[in-house]
Amino acid sequence: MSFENIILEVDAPIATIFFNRPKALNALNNALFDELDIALDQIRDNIDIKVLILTGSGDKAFVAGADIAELVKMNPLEGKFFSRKGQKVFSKIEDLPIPAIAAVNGFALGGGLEAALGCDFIYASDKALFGLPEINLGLIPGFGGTQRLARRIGSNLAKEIIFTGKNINAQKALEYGIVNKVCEPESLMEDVLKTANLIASKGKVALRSAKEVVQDGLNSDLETGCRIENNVFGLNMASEDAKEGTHAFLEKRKPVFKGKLY
Ligand code: CO8
Repeated sequence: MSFENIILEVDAPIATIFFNRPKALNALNNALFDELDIALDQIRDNIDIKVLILTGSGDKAFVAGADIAELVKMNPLEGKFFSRKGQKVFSKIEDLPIPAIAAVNGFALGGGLEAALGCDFIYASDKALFGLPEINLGLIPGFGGTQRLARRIGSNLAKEIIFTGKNINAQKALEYGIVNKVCEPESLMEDVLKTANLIASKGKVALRSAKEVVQDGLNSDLETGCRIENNVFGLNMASEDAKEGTHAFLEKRKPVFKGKLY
């Protein structure tokens, strides 16, 4: 299927999704969410893909938020539906069995920051700008931002960002722990790809297990999380990759992971 509001590039083991409405700074509308939902299903079902990268088309924006022109026409129930739709799609990113990296190349405001927070971690261009400016529109974040930002950087910093509606630059976002790395704009994708390729060089079974355990553990208390880790650890040991990795170490050679899932 061809998309109009996003671009999906698959170059296994890496897939890249570009938000692609550059004239509206890649703002998120209903049609874009429908396409993103389908693209994420395709990525989840393709076992050759080991890492997803999310970025914005053009050099100005990752995503400048929900499409305000579309939002303004919605009645409260339509707004509730739209908010839930965005929440579900961003949860789908978070729930992918593979790591997802956001490459934030410009504005990541409102729904844009919420999209990036659905990813496992964020690299940003030093030109990137982050914020949840919904309060300036008389709104609140509605695509999971109130929950994910507080969980990622703590409620004190998240509340300041949400209550003031002020944007923060990439350096501040690094200091706050929103982003893992700040890059030169020209080298952002190169840096993200370097990390994506390093991740993709690891065994598929262990990679998926690690993603699942960290994610499920974050949604649980510590003891439950440790038990999840314990069970998945045992299961992971049954994989061919685990045998290969441990034997390769003892035989002083590089492992050759086949990534057999079943
Ligand atoms: N929605 C729709 N169009 C947008 C958006 C947006 N969020 N952001 C930018 N655009 C459009 C502009 O209207 C403009 O279009 P045109 O050329 O036709 O006039 C074009 O993109 C370029 O934008 P600007 O001329 O404004 O570019 P600047 O460089 O001057 O400014 C900014 C860039 C600072 C990013 C500015 O565009 C801006 O402030 N945008 C809005 C940012 C914002 O408030 N985002 C939050 C939106 S609300 C949200 O995300 C809620 C999520 C939860 C919703 C829950 C569902 C109900």
